[in-house]
Amino acid sequence: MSHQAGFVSIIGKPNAGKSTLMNALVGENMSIITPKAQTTRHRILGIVNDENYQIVFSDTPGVIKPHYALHESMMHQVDGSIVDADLILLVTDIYEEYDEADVLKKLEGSLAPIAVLINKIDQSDEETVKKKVEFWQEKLKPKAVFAISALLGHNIKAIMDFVIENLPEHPAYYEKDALTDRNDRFFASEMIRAQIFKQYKKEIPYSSEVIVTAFVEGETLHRISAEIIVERDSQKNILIGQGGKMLKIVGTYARRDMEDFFQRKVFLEMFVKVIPDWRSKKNYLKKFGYE
Ligand code: GDP
Ligand code: K
Ligand code: MG
Repeated sequence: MSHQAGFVSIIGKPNAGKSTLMNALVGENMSIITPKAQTTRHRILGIVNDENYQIVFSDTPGVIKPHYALHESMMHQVDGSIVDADLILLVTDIYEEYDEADVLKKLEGSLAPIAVLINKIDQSDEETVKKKVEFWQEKLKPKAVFAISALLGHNIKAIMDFVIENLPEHPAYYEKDALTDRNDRFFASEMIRAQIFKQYKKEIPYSSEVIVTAFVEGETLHRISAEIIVERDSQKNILIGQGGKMLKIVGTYARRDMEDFFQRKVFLEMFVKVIPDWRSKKNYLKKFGYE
């Protein structure tokens, strides 16, 4: 019997709703979502399996101009995802002007068919949506344009049908029960990072990295230790907060998310460490899992 499989890359500017879309498509909270740009730092695979097909979605960091070695790694992962793609889902939100060509330039070298997804239509009106659809049909001549709300799940089914229709004939790339290429340590660190993005302002989220240093699995309880890395002593103080108040909030919410995700009780301990300019240092980036 025939089998389809392929790589479907989710590409776009920061905050367009790429991670929200990925989670809606795979039906799992695989990618962390926050209102802040640059939340997603890695390419993350979300795999949808059926008897007759395997769809390998890639969530990716939003396209930006790199300022640090960290950003360079993030953009490298976007490029890799475009090279691998059998199909590209370009996510734009209804407000985006597309007066600059960063994202479109990245797509120029690719032969993969593109669908443009105009997201957040729940915040718009019919007339605006219609104009945007026409704009994209004219601008890119894509294979399809969908007006969607990733948040409300509007038109997700139509995207899935489109993806399956355009998936190449190919054997499965991953085990048919695989959901992702990432391990539990990665998801644990992401859940802490999500809380850092949600609880702090200004540069703290962008200067922080989270490393899970120990993960002891148990039948009823996981014991997880993590280091939060920041760039300066002043950031360490803000992160911890008076009498440890802020770090406690981060820990409480992150633990709750982990307990939901792992379906276990979680014991979480966290330590804050300063590594000056880690974002610009290739050796640390490599250690933290950025290629
Ligand atoms: P990414 O940076 O492209 O991965 O975007 P995220 O998925 O992290 O979403 C960025 C913000 O937009 C979050 O606050 C989401 O809740 C919000 N968002 C995503 N999709 C929608 C949508 O369809 N409608 C609305 N109103 N908000 C959305
Ligand atoms: K975001
Ligand atoms: Mg994201």
